[in-house]
Amino acid sequence: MKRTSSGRRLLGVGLACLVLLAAGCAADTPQNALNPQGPFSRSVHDLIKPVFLIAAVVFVFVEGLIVYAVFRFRRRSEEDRPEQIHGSTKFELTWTVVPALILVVVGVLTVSRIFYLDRQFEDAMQVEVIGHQWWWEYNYKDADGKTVVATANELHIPVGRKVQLNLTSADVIHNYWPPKLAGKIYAIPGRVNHMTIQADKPDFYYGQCTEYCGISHANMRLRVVAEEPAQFARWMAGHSIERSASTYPIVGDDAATATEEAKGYTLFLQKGCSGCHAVNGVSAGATGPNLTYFNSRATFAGAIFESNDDNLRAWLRDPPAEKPGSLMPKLGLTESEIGSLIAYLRTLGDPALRGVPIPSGVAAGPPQP
Ligand code: HEC
Ligand SMILES: [Cu+2]
Repeated sequence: MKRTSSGRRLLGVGLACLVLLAAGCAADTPQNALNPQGPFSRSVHDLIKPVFLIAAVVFVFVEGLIVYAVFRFRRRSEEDRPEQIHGSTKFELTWTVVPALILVVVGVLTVSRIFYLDRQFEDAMQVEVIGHQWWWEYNYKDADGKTVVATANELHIPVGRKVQLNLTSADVIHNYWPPKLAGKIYAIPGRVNHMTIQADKPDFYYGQCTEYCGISHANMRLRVVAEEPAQFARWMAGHSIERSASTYPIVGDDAATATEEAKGYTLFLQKGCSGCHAVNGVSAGATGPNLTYFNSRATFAGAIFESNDDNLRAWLRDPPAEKPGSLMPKLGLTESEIGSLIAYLRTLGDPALRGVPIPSGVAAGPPQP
């Protein structure tokens, strides 16, 4: 009886260990901090190695002493009593001084790396990042600090160039983490934190908010699109804040003959969309993402949905059903209104600017669910 129960326990522990071990076997995953793809994430990774090594040595040493003590000094009979001693100055000094020295080494390595990562570079491109429940706003700045491109959720950057993110929040505390490109940094209301990122090669890099920020925290992802400089320049030019989106005649009694785009445009102005969303030259709403170049983005709503008509239709039908807690309310639109709105949204931006053609030999990013 006793034998089976301890055998089972051993089996349980063995299986648990196996699961833990197997969890480490995933081939490269999209948010793998141990696969840095830029100088700043590499710098963090370079710190992980010595600190992990030191921790591993300490672990093996301490566990080794415990196992040794368990066997060497186990109680051998009822009468067995440990030798009564009153401390050992030699041992106590050792186990105070040695850990202190180890911590000093780890501390020096860590603090110097923090200072390195905190530097601000004159030549870095400047992007303001504002966390919102539950999406990211990006404003690209020129040398005078004026916004030249305003977009959301998908951050485009040129490869090989330093990009300084100046992060803040419009509501609660968020945390920005694109693991292959950089460490984490807080986005805090009323405060601006800095982080520099840089990508080695064109690719999609994934990340997410890593500070619990409400019900859809897990749906607050982000996507960095690193492109060759020429392609990035095309993207910038195609997102100018100066250019106004097309407008259409307002549809009234002529609904039977009006185009879908014109009907969608009219609904956009009449159903409250324009009060929450900016479209350059059309509206200035600031509660939700700027939609001027909506169709240039491959994903929407915190980069969790691929921007196809099915997903967009479901979104416009009932946003909180698609993304719990969504601050875009259900607006009670009819199916034909939704169709017209989608036709209008598709006129905003250029799908050719959605992302990098992946160079041969480089694995494509995984599809977003
Ligand atoms: C009360 C404000 C509000 C109204 C009204 C509103 N929206 Fe939104 N909308 C939002 C917010 C907030 C988000 C971001 C939701 C998220 O990602 O969590 C959003 C997201 C979106 C997105 C996804 C944008 C992206 O790139 O992620 C689209 C498209 C959109 N809204 C279209 C519309 C249309 C069309 C209407 C009118 C029928 C509308 N919205 C009305 C607040 C609003
Ligand atoms: Cu968040």
